[in-house]
Amino acid sequence: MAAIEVATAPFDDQKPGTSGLRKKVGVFQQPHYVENFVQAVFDTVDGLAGGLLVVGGDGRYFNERAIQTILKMAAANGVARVLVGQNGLLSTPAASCVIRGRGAAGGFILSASHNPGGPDGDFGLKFNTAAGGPAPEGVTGPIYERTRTIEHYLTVDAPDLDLATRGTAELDGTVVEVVDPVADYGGLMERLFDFAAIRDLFASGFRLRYDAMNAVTGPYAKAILEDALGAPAGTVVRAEPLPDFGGAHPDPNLVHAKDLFDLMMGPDAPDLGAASDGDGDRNLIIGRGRFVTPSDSLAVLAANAQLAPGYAQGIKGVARSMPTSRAADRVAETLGVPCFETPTGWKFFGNLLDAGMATLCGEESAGTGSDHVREKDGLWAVLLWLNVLAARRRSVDDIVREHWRTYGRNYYARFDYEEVDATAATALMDELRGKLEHLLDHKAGGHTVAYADDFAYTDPVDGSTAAKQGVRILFDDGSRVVFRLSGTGTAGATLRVYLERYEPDPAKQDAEVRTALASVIQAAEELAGIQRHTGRTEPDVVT
Ligand code: VG1
Ligand code: CO
Repeated sequence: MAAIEVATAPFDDQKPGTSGLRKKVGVFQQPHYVENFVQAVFDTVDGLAGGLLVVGGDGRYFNERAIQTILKMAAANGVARVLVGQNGLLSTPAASCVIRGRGAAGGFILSASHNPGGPDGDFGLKFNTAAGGPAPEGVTGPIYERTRTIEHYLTVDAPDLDLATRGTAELDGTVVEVVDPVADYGGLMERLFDFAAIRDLFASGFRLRYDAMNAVTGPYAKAILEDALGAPAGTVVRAEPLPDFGGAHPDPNLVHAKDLFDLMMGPDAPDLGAASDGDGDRNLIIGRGRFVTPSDSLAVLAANAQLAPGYAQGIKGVARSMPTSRAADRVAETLGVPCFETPTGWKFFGNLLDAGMATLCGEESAGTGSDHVREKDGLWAVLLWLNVLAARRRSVDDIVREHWRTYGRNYYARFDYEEVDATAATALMDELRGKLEHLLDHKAGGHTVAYADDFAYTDPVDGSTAAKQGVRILFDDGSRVVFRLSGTGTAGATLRVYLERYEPDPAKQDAEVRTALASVIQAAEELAGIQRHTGRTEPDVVT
């Protein structure tokens, strides 16, 4: 068997977005599409030839097909050894854990995260570097450039490998090892958290409902929560990863995890409800009668992290994406540690974590994580909450309200306008950008603009920059509205409007969120003309 060179021609749409390449399955099924991207990675990333590569995905439709392609190309490109999760599975945080823990030169993660799967759904492919995180712009830039000039790729003519059985096989001199997708990750969780205390919590009758949404975290949650921590059988629901997620949308938000939300608001609510997304990096946390916004969750976890053994020494800093509410900033201030504000997307946290400048990170989009891996981590967030609850023995609602009394409450919501006409969405953003400098002292929704810009970021570690990361408008009362276009959508454009209002007075912290935000919502409409540009009067999804 020897490597064969296959002639190909460039596609013009292989620019990695917020989380790698994310497209409809049909796009990836085009002949040479996956191959071109993968070869571009082999051509531009050092250390893969002769090194260790990790491959795994969330099990969605086309997962195994793409993995077989990658394995053959890895062999043809001289990779020494490939670790692949059994049945092609690796959650995104587990892939990061394996890349770091085993000293890999990098890894391919196959997922479109929380987007629907199946033949008509979405697929995704991204490359993570040796640090375990999504490749930064300095790596994705050359990959993309390579896809624009590619003329051939390398593969081997070999039968597909058996991914269902653990063990080692050889492919043209490359060793391919099919590994337990949970083992390395489970071990890491056991080192970070007080498993004995959490076991006691479950033994005391504490009830959890964990919704794996027919996606990748099922096997992880069953092994860790039920087998290792003693949560009753049946705690994990929709636990089997299915190629089409059972027709469901594996996005753990209040729309797609409505059953869980309704349960948690009802009379039979367990103590904690949690869910994760397609690839296991997002988390939803709901206490009995209390939904915890991801921004609040980050703040509460930052304030309580030292209760878990892995963070007992305290945290070095917090980082949040720009649109995430500023609740965590107040905790960082109290702890006397820095709080960094980064552009949307986990890749921007990597340098801060590597440099030991931040320990916890979070995004408003249900992403929370720490320096234990270089991806956000859904099950990790659930375990940290469990550790906090085991140590404090108080309800989620109690803990959150006490947090607000101490730090104030950041009322927060994100409005998503999906599948908006791309031209209209761009026009809205361009118009806003065009008038930023004239907005100072301008009144909208009864608020006065105190500051407005198009967020630009300079990485404090390597000095790299990212411009045009979203329009943020701050009002003189501490309220804020942020506008940006999604980088992960696969149909039309998605406009995201992030709304925030700070309420320090404990007597005023119990309002309904939309009521509390009414004037900020009004300000957003006045400033951006959402209806005028998009024709929409209501967002499609509110989170
Ligand atoms: C969205 C979220 C962002 C997140 C990204 C990837 O991006 O807003 O916070 O990092 O998805 O999440 P956008 O560009 O559509 O707003 V996931 O769970 O891919 O991995
Ligand atoms: Co995800």
